[in-house]
Amino acid sequence: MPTSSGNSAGSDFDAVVVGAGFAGLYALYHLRDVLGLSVRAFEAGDGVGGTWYWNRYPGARCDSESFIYSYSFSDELQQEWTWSSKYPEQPEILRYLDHVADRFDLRPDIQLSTRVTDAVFDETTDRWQIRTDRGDVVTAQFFVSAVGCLSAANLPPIAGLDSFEGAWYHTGAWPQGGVDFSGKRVGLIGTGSTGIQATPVIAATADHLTVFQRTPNYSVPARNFALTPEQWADIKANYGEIRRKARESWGGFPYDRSEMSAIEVSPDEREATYERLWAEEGGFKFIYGSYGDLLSNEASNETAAEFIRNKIRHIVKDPDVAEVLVPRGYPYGTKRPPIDTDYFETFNRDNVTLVDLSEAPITEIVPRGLRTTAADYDLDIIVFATGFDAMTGSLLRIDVRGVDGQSLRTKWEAGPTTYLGIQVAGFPNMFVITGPGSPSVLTNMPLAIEQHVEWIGDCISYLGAHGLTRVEATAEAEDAWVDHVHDVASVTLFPKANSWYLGANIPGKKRVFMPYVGGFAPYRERCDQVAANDYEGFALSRHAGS
Ligand code: N01
Repeated sequence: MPTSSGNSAGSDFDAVVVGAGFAGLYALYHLRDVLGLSVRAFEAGDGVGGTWYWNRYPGARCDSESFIYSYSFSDELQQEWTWSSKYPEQPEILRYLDHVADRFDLRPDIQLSTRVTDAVFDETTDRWQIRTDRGDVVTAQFFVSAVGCLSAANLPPIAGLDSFEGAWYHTGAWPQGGVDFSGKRVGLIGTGSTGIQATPVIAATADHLTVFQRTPNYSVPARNFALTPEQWADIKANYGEIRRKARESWGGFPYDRSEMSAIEVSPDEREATYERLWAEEGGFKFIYGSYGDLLSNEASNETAAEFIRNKIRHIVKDPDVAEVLVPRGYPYGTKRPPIDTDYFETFNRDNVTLVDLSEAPITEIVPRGLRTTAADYDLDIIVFATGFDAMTGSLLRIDVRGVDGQSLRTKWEAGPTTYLGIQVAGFPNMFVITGPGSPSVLTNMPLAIEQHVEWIGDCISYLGAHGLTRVEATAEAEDAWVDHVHDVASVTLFPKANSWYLGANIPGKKRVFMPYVGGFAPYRERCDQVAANDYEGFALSRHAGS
């Protein structure tokens, strides 16, 4: 049973939350202010914001529309906050999260600049003991991971980095003061969502930008614009409906999607739909607002893929460069689809060079720059836009030990296993917000976060109301869920790409499709059903001494 209320002084808490990004801030608010628990949040950054604190690279902005990539739990908050544009830049999103921290008075219960290093479950008390790199040792009944899905930066093990005489940066740990590219020869490695956002912005100030591409990407224009007061008034008046549509959708976005197959409609109709989405709407609507089977039917997918390829050929003036940028060999959307502002256009600039690493891979970094099997490139700055050890890396940086001292790192060696993406068998009273096995990265993240936090809050309240102290996913429920996650993914096109969804970007990482692809709405219903059935699949108990 929770023992204290709303005050995080001391070292024994009802809950410890790790992380103060979108997930950690809401978990702290919900557990502290709605449930009345004592909560301490630890955050490695010097400020709140998580992803939006660390990813300050040039061009960083949200790929989901601002008015849905935001919290919905407080109508006052969503009515009082006004975003500048459809896709706000990182500083604005960070200001929003700072505002949330202040508005809900969260800061007194957040310890910044502190990385949690160990979390050990103590069976004699049904409590977790948590240690930090600052020497804190605290206990909590509930250990809540809000570490994020894309927080552990992936710096590829390229030989010779130490010898580089210039400066280098990873986009996921960008210097607070920014980087001045003027007059510099910049090399950018990576053409995922981040590299695609950064390329046009770096090219605009650098003396020369060389983009090192291993896999070309299907990017769609964002079509960003400033939101007018009239548009805002309309959004605010309809927020209830916008959020309802998002919650009832597959991907957490309030888009109307045709349930028709892309190959059931005539080529002219299909082309007109793609053209409208490309030229007028932009962004994720291209994939989530077009045809229902783009991610399950190869022939349908190919229609969208070919449309994008032809757009690239049309935009990029040098046909040889265009062909290097044209994605092939994997279906559209099976790597997280990027959206861009003038990405392909940037390759028409005189100060931009594209290097095809699929033809000539990087062999090493040398004092003056970067070497591939074909050439040397002299550089002043190297930017690693090389992504993250996604979905598991940030949690596994903590040495988490469950029942009988079992290590989570060991348990997940063959890939992450969870029940509902929220709990792990053998790790009682530990909750993972947007963990592997939940829709998480395939959806609109704030929505997925809110659903998890509220479900966790309900679960903790249920324990309290029934005099219980411990909740743990059963091994059987976990096995069945892991099978289900796998089965659902295997009938889609997702496994056909070497994506970070599969762990394929990290050398040696076991390839397992990690997010739940069954859709946000069915997933939410399943979670609600589990709760309504007295937390079916979880073992609930009361500690003898409590
Ligand atoms: O990382 P990525 P990201 N040598 O893993 C390449 C989210 N996000 O930071 O494809 C050479 O997608 C790698 O090549 P390949 C979003 O969910 C959100 O761009 O593996 N190249 C790839 O091109 C996104 O998906 C927003 O062959 C190497 C790139 O580096 C996720 O973050 C904005 C290499 C990595 O792409 C991650 O995106 C931005 C090597 N050794 C990002 N290793 C929002 O708007 C890797 N690469 C919310």
